[in-house]
Amino acid sequence: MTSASRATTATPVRSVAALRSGFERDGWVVVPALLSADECVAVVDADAGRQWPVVSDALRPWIFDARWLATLEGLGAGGRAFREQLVTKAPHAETRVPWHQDAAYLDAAPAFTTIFVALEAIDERNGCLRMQPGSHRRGLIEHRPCGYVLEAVDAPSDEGVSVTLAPGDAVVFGSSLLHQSLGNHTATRRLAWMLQFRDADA
Ligand SMILES: O=C(O)CCC(=O)C(=O)O
Repeated sequence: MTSASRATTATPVRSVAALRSGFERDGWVVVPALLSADECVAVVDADAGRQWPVVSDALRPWIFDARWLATLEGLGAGGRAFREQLVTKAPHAETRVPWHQDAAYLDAAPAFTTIFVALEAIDERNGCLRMQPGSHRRGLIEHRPCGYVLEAVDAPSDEGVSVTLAPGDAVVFGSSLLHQSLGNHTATRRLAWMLQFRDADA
């Protein structure tokens, strides 16, 4: 990322060391209030009418927001942005994403880090992420096709830890962490923004 980042009024991270040790131990960490509720609305507005793969002028400043880099630096993760996407689950949709490691999609690629920002409240009712703590230490495991996506062959029997997020909260996780999400059992959509980063020299 460049220094062309927008000015922000970021909520100060209370204990970077605590966030980093949680990230290293579990493979993910929740960073509260990375965006304000108003900023979440602004991101959704900026994304509206987007013509893939073109990034609109409205969205670009958000993609290069200084808070992503500051967060990644605090966690000891690389900050070269390479992909971002708003991800939604429609109301009453059984859009289950099976247990997987993101690294399985990019064989032999260097490890990367995802910042998953809730643009609306996300919990078990509307299909939050579920994580397997410590699974990032297993290395890349075998996956098989499951419809259009990949599923870990040795899928955990444990249901994992549900990550509940308020609008603007983010969960940051590495590409080797086993995670899944279940359906949206509410009458409203579930919306998040995923931004992905590598080491600067990767
Ligand atoms: O949006 C979701 O619920 C899951 C996204 C995910 O796990 C992924 O893209 O790797």
